Amino acid sequence: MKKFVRLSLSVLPIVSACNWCQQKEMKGKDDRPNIVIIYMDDLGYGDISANGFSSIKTPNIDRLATGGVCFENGYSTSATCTPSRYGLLTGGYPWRDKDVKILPGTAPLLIQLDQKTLPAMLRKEGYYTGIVGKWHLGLGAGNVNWIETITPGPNEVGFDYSFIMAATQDRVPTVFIENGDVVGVDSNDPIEVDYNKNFKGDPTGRDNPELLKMKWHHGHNCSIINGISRIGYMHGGKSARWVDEDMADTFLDQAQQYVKTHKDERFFLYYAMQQPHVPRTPHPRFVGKSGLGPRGDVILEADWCIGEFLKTLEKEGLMENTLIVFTSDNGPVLNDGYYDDAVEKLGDHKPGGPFRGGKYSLFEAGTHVPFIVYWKDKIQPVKSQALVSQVDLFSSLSAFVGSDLRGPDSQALMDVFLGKSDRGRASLIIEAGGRTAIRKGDWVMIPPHYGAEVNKNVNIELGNSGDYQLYNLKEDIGQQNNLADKNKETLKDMIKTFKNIRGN
Ligand code: NG6
Ligand code: CA
Repeated sequence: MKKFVRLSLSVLPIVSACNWCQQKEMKGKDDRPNIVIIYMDDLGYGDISANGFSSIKTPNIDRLATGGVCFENGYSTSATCTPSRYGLLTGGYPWRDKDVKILPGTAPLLIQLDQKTLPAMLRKEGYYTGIVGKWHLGLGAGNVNWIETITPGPNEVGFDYSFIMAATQDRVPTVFIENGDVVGVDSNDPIEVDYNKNFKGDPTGRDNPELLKMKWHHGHNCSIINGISRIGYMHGGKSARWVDEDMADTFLDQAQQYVKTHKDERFFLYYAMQQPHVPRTPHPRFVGKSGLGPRGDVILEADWCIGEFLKTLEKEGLMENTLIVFTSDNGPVLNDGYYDDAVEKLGDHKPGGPFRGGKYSLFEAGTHVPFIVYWKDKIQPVKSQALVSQVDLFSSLSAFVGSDLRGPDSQALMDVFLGKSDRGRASLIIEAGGRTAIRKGDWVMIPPHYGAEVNKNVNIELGNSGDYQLYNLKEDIGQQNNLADKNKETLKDMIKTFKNIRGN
């Protein structure tokens, strides 16, 4: 009896201490907010009015910018889409794998099933995870049958729910896919997709310009769907084809439904919007509203969608409990393959802000993008100078939610993302079309890259030169003065760091 009493007395404090630990941990975990990443497609640093270079107003995005941490040195991992999204979701630099490049709509899934991903990490930590919008990371294992459930895809690499377009708005197949199933497809009218040859008798942008409502400028001359010719050929699936002008409303509706359905769980939503990528097809409500042509109109449309999405969070009482990241996959382009007045009606608007280059470029405008973190009442609004990359979201969010997973190139910088610290990365690698450069501190070094200096189709400087280029962004934000000859020591140091990170 005596023995028993002694035992229970000594065990009791341990048991209650454990309970306390557990409760404390649980409480900490219960405090974790929902996480939403709003990811734009080809939106430039200057395209949001909060950054000060825009002649159009984006009040809803600005609300996030002025109420959160607005980064002045925030980067995507690449100047094009697939690699950027790969970097965001895996926490690894895309240039480490030569297969990570702009994909056709028939490409197999690019992310390996055993690879760590941001959504899988969050799912493991108890989040319900979803994607609504553009995927562009491949689907299936080759030869997809579009009337059967397509697998593997987003649902196999960490997303509990997916409502996506396979690739881009300008690529076939032009259908939405929900959890692997093409929405509205009729098995009597199967979908065929081919990126090399046309289906006999089908009209194309090349041969039937009279059928087009938007003319192609370069590329984009294959199958005509909804009066717009695309990259690639598609036959059948008539009942499943999207109407481009309704796409923004469709994705918004899905994003809102997702939030409403999962409001009682802790959720992650990757809301990957399609604007302002080509073809720019504003809903009639927005046509002509920006004065800048369709590119400006779809930016207004996107801003409106974000406003409506925020209203849903408010109505559901989730605003204070939701951390929102807003950013873009790569920098801006005006003419990306269709005649849509983006060049002609640009006026004073500066899509790339103060930066040189644009989409596809190693110059700053390619990857130096809008980057905002917002969490109502939890963040002291600030303009941050810290150097951050989208690749860092993996490890930062992982540490934040209590996971010890880390992405291969991803730094845990949550204090920086929450505006509590301005000690960002020391350096990062910039990538454009497989070519790389480095930013370290205020300096950017672009090693020699041969090839065209300007992509004449899109009229963008690519950053190529046979010589080393060295710029000091603090003094020369527009990268006009190559200091490589004058600053041999800095150049040497930059080359050394570049080689250390790249491994060659
Ligand atoms: C390019 C397309 C461009 C765009 C881009 C992908 C041509 C000539 N150009 O190959 O229009 O679709 O791929 O953009 O076809 S991204 O934002 O998804 O990377
Ligand atoms: Ca893009």
